[in-house]
Amino acid sequence: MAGTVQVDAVVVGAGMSGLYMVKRLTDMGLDVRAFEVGDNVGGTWYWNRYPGARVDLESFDYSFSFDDGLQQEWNWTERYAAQPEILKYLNHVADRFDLRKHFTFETRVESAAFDENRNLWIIKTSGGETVEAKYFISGAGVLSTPKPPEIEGLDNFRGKWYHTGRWPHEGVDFTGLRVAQIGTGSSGIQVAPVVAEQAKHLTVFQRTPVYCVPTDNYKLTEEMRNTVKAHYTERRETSRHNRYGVPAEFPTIKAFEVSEEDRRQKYEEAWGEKGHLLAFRMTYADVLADEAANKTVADFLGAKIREIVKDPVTAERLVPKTYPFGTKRPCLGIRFYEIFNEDHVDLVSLHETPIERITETGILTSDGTLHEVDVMVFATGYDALTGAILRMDITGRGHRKLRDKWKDGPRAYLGISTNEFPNFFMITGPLSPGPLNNMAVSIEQHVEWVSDCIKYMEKNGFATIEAQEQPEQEWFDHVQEVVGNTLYLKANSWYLGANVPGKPRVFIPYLGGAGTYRATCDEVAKNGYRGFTLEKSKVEA
Ligand code: NA7
Repeated sequence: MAGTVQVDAVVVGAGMSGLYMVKRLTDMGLDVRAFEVGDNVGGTWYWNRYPGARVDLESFDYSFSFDDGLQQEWNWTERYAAQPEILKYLNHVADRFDLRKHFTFETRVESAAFDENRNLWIIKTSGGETVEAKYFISGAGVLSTPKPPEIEGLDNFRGKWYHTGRWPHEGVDFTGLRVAQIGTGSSGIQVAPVVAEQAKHLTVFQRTPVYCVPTDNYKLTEEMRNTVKAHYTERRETSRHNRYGVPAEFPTIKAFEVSEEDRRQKYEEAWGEKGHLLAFRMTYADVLADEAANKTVADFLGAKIREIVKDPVTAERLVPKTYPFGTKRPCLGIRFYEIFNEDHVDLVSLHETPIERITETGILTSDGTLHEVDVMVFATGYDALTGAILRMDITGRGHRKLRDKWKDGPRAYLGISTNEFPNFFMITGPLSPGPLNNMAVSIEQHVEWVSDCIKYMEKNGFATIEAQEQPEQEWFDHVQEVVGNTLYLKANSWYLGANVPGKPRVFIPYLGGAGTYRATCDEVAKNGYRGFTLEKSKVEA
């Protein structure tokens, strides 16, 4: 076909997944084209430039482990790196391994259709290009499609508004302005204190309160870095087999097997210097499985909020009461609760006074108050886990649309690949541990599994690999069974698609633990890709 380019593989996205995927495939000698909507590499860290954006796991762990030279030469400056530093790191990775040349930037993959006669994916881009490839791999990200603020009247607002996931590159100066912030998830709790520092007035509109643990961030010294670098191999290995992808042992002791005093001490440590995103989830084995155990954490955190926030009414509004701790993603913040002690910061509980609509000058709540503002910040989250994949028009065998197949929720064997869509792989796809784990570890595991699979196919002359229907259904059932043994279904979280109106309510990430999941994937591969059908070409050349 005139004007059509043929390559071995097309990769979507220039975030951590896309960068490493391209590296692995080109190292194997494959011809790869990669597409990215942004004008540069970085993925999440390219888009999420809002002030205060910061990783909530230690920088040492939220980084690639695949190349020792890379991890030895890179010097993280902060315990929890801020967005500019992570973006710089990902640019360094792109340059160090000369990956940029494989990417076409400012270009979206609009559609991908599998041609059954030729066993090829036909990929069309927003740049008008058509590319044919044997393999089609999505590294489009799990939290990369911002959820539009579905609030009536936004078009009428005369001031400017911003979404944290699409922050202007030139930044925003809030000095002297009255600001409304909607949303108090991970992004909201990070951006609010920075906006509060600049703004004349900040009103935070909170729908569901979060559990926010303070960040014990500090500058890293040469000595600290050298200590980690000297033991990086063991640190990485522990992370790979840990439940959450961090260098720690998952506890076996349950909350009520120790005294109240011991529990309290452990929680103080998790709140303090040992605090990180997963710290409280890793205090006791049953925190996310047993309501009474969970309540000990929730009570501890509630007491901390009441201690910090001076106004008792505001404090009460900030204490989560409607879901167990950890079943919505907990947050790591810097001075989040403290800002509510400042005179120019207010909290509006949308449970008490929901938003009626946005007007030309502000936000009207159900009690008749018009909160007049100059600027609005939407920290309202994402169409998580499936949004970026389904945004592409993907058509498999028999003209089957992925959007139709997933209308009642995603189905994907191991969260990697889906029946009727041969040679299509998803990096940290739905039904894999993905964002319940350290994403850097999840991404490396998937990229390595997928590239090893492709290597196996090429070596053995296979034309297609396709997840079988029954193992795919069994995997889905297993994912749901595992979550059924936890408290996770008691929250309206984005893990369940509950934040997007109309999205099917299905628990999407796999909760069985990242270490166990890795072992399952490895075992499947070792057994000749059990649960997948591999076929030699049906078409004679
Ligand atoms: P999240 O965690 O989905 O948080 C979004 C917040 O916005 C949350 O407080 C929502 O309340 C709130 N929200 C969403 N829609 C509305 C509307 N329509 N009205 C009022 N409030 C709303 O997104 P983040 O960007 O903070 O974090 C996403 C992930 O990125 C994070 O977990 C990290 O992995 C990185 P709700 O809780 O739904 O009631």
